[in-house]
Amino acid sequence: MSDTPNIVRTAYVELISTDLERAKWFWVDMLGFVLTAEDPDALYLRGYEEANHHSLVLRRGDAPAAACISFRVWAPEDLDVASAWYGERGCRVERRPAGATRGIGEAIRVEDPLGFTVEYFHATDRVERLLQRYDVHRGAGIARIDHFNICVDDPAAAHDFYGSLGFRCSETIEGNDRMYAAWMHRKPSVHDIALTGGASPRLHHVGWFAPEQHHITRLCDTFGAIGEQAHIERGPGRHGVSNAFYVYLRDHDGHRIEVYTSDYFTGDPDHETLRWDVNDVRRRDFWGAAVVPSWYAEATDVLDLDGKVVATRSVDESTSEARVGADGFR
Ligand code: XXG
Ligand code: FE2
Repeated sequence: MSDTPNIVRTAYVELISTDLERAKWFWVDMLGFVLTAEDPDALYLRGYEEANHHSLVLRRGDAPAAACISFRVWAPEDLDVASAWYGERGCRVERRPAGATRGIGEAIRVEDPLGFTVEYFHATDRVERLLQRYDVHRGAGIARIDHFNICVDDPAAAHDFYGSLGFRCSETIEGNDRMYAAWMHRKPSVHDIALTGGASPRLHHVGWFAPEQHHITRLCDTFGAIGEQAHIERGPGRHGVSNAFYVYLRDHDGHRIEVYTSDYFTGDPDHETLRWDVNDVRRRDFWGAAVVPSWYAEATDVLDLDGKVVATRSVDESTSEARVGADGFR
C-alpha cells in the first residue's frame, strides 16, 4: 500500500448556481466575499484573509449541486501519492491540467468510496491578502474557508475512512453503541470535514470563518432590515460541538453556508476526542435551542466526474435509530 498524501486543509468548494447575479448579491454584497475573478459562467470568491485565488467557485448551471470539494496538499508530489492511494482503493481518478479550474494548478479529482467528488491540488495563484484592509471589509467580514460538512450514510465507516487518510477526530456524537456524527481535522482546528448521518452523498454545508461574533449578529440584522430574513435558517447560537458561535444561511439555490467563529486549537499530539452523548440537548446548540427540521433534512446534491448527479442512498427515517441519528426529530 502506498503512503497517504499530506493534506494541508480544506481549500475550496465548487457549487453550481442557477443565477449568478443573485449569487453575487448574496455572496458578495451581503456576506462580503471578495470577487477575485469573474468569467461569463463563473465567479471566483475568497475571504479577506485568503491569499489563495479562491475558496469558492460559483459555476452557472441548470440545477444546484456541488461539483467538488477540494483539499490543498503540502507538495506537488502529494498529487501522485493521492492518485495512487485512491487508485489502490478502486476509485476513479482524473488528472486535471493547471488552469482546468481558473487559479488552480495541476490537480486530481477522484470519485471517493463515500460517493463524493474530491479534488486535491498544490499550486494556486496567489492574490492580495486583504486582512487589514478594513476599509474594504463588508458584510460578515468573511475571513477564510473553515470546513465542509457532508452527509454520509454510515458516520462510523466514514470516520474510519477519513482516519485512514490522516485526519484526526476532534469530536463525535455517539450513543446506543453507534456514531451519529464526527468532526475530523488536518489543520489544528476542530474540523476540516464533518461527517453527518443522513441521505448520502450530499453536501450539507460549507463553513467560513468570521473574525468575531459581532460580524454574525450584524449580518443577521442586515438580512432582517431589508426583509431578507428567510435566508437565515438556523441560529445565531453557540454550538456545543466545536464551541463555535454560528449561523446557517441558505442562498437562492438552497446552498447552505455556515458563518462560524471561535472554535479552538486541536494540534497537540495527545489532544483527546470529545464525545457528546446523542441525548445531550446542548450538543448541537449549547443553549438548548431546537434545530430546525430543514437543517436535518435538506442538503445539496453532488456531481460525479462526468457532471451527473450522484443518486442518494436514503436513510429510513421511520426507524427509531434513524430518528435519533437525525437527532432533533425526536
Ligand atoms: O461546524 C459545526 C457543524 O458541523 O456545522 C455542526 C459545528 C457543530 C455542529 S453541531 O450543530 O452539530 O453542533
Ligand atoms: Fe459546520
